[in-house]
Amino acid sequence: MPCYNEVATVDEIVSRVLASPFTGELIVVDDGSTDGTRDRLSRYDDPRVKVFLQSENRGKGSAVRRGFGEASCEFVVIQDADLEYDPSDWDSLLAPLVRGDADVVYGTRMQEGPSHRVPYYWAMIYNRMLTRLSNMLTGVWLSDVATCYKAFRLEVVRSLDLRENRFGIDAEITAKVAAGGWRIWETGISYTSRNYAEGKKITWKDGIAIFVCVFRYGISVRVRKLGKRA
Ligand SMILES: Nc1nc2c(ncn2[C@@H]2O[C@H](COP(=O)(O)OP(=O)(O)OP(=O)(O)O)[C@@H](O)[C@H]2O)c(=O)[nH]1
Ligand SMILES: [Mg+2]
Repeated sequence: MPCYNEVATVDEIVSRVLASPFTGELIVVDDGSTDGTRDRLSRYDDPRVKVFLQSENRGKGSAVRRGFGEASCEFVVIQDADLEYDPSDWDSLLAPLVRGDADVVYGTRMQEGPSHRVPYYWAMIYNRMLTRLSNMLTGVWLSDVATCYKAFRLEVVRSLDLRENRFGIDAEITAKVAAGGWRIWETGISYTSRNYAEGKKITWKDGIAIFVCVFRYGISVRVRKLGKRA
């Protein structure tokens, strides 16, 4: 669980995660929070909760990489510390891994259930554009590259060798999973989007940085595939 200035939601999301029958351990990486989140994190006494504090804010990718390095359970799920993604979806998210059919499962916001909170138009359009570009370059047909809900077998997590510190981590993970030839599944998840007044932090600058990463990591997959064929 990458966590940065989420004092309004961290207690609730931690209790939802701990209530899940799938939770063997919860690794929270606090990414230099200054809003009181750290104080909340120091209060949890469930032995499954392991908290790691980064001395300064480095970005979601940096927190995810640290969490991956600490993970020890058979399956690993990225869980944001806001309430946009709900652990009650883990049942369907983990099912292809548990069955042994998948190495990686993406929870897609493009195949939702009968009702959902309406997100920002441009955020979703931009996500679709990034996803399409990523698909063209990596050669795998995903519907939601930027989803937080990505579940992995531990072996996959350990193989990825990730470098990105910020939101480009989603593009990097996708390109490296595609390059690794891992079996990828998608499953529909719920998505309760938040707005800027409720703490939404991602900005158009992040959008541009993500675009650069989709392009950069996607191109490297394409070049590698062409090299193998030559
Ligand atoms: N924005 C941001 N989030 C971070 C950072 N480091 C860790 N995180 C955590 O990464 C997760 C994703 O961040 P969010 O700001 O929710 O990003 P998002 O879901 O793509 O976008 P919004 O929720 O719409 O802002 C959250 O759990 C954050 O607390 C950081 O430097 N910036
Ligand atoms: Mg969020």
